[in-house]
Amino acid sequence: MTEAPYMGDLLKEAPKNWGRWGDEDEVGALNYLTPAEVLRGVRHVRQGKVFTLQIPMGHPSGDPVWPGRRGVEKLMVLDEGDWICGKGPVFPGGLHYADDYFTGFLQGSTQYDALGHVWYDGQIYNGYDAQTTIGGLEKASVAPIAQRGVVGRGILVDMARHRGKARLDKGETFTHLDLVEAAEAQGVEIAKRDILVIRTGFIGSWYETTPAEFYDGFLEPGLTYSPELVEWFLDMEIPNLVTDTIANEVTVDPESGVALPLHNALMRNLGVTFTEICRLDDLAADCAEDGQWTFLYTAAPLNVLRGTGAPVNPVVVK
Ligand code: UVW
Repeated sequence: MTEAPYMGDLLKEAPKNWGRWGDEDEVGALNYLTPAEVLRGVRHVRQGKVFTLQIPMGHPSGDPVWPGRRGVEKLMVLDEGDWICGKGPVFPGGLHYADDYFTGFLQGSTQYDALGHVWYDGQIYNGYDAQTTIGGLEKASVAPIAQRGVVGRGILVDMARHRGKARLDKGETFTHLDLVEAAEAQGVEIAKRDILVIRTGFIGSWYETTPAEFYDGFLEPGLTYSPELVEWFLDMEIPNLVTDTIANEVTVDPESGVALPLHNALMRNLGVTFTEICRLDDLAADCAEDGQWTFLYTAAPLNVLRGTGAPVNPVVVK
């Protein structure tokens, strides 16, 4: 096997949006989501149907996460058991209540990545020094995304359904041209500044298999890197890439052997925000039934100061 090239060499000629929205910018391509874009999204609310896209946190069979991370661990701190044992706090009037506590990776559920989440050559999005990540992201953390919010026209492209499968295979790839073709087959067109929501069926498979099988030879399906694909994202001014996989792209690019090159080519260089680990099966089934693949997409991750990412429960309205 030949050695994978260094990320910086692979992306030497790759375009960047650094400085496009000013030297202090921390939200990147979300700047494309102007008030006019919000209203374009609102015009796609036609039936009053609502879908939420977060996977459950603390599922009995565990939560699907990037290898090495853990899902949340949730503990009860106070419940009726405390009063049964005579240890519950006493309040005037006899108030009883339940409290709980959870701990886990900020990227251990459906989540927004901060734009400063990945880098190479010692620089994160917008040219900030990678040393600003030390001890917490001083620049391009998830907080500015949380404080801004994400609202626009979303479009679902169901790659699994397009390929006649319940879910794409491990390591199965597709390109921007495949997305355009799949959208066309759905009877819709991906428009400039659309929030791109792609279904592979992969996260749904977590709930139908064992963790051992899910992680065996871990290689998610997804978009694969090419200079043409990056140009397409740039030209289409895509603000946000949303998928039902853990990392939004094929885990290792089959051509170069590089792991997660789109994280750098799209997120670090173009400022495209990534929303990962979404639950898209119900939304996709509904879109296939009523033929409406476009909608208002709204989301705001938790406002975690200096966070590398944060959980989110995006809401889609059709
Ligand atoms: C990594 O970048 C490793 O993971 P993700 O973007 O999926 O959180």
